[in-house]
Amino acid sequence: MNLSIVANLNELTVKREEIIKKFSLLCEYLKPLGYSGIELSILKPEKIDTQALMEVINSFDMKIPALGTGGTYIRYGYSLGHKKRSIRKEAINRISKYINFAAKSDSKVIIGLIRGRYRHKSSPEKERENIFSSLTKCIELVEDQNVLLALEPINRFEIDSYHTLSNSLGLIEKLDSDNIKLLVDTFHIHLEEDPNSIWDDLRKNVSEICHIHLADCNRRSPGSGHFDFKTFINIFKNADYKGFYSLETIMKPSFEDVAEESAKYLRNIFNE
Ligand code: LER
Ligand code: MN
Repeated sequence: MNLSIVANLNELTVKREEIIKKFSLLCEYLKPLGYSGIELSILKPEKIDTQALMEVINSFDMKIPALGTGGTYIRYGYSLGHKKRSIRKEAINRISKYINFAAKSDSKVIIGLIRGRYRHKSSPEKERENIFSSLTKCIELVEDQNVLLALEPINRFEIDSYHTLSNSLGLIEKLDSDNIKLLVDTFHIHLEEDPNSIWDDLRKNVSEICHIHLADCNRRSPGSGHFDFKTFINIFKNADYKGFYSLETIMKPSFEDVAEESAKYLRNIFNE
């Protein structure tokens, strides 16, 4: 089981050398717990010395499976679906920085919250059109650099477009590129998918899924709520899924508690 956890590096406030030091301590802590990956939720990838970062991660024989981009929308308001062309352009420009980083770190670039929200200033149709045209441009960039985009269906309370597996798969089909696949987040699918068909729908689409986020239905560590992780993990195990399972939870009571408890809980299920 390729286990990973989301972490940030505070690259906006911390010196370049301190970032690498923090990352090295994270690897040192997570590796013995059974983690083989660290997913980075970052805002300014260009502020990070990728070469030094890769030397550290390689020395631990770990990987950076994915880069989270949602902060770009939350903090700066740039989004791929925004009604203003100039804001969409900023979002694509930010995504290009993540893609440059990802080409060096062999990571996927997540397309989640960066799709944005139209709220009352646009319409769902217009937003979807804008997301499509922005993603067409992002795809040109990833195809050039051999990077994969991971499109994440997100629940309706957080975002306005592409909540479900099926409409996200529809967008992927329309984009017609091998460089965009699906990210499945257990927290979002629990809220959005039809409980009668969720397992079959996942089973049918495993080959389209390149990355997984794990959180229980309360967004805390797996096992603290009632999401059926046993059935979920067995689908991917039986299909010989080669990607990562990355913990993306509320880090409470602490990052360490989540990292330690989740690793134990998930390994037990995986090794059953
Ligand atoms: C947000 O709810 C989420 O799950 C993130 O992975 C989106 O970028
Ligand atoms: Mn997620």
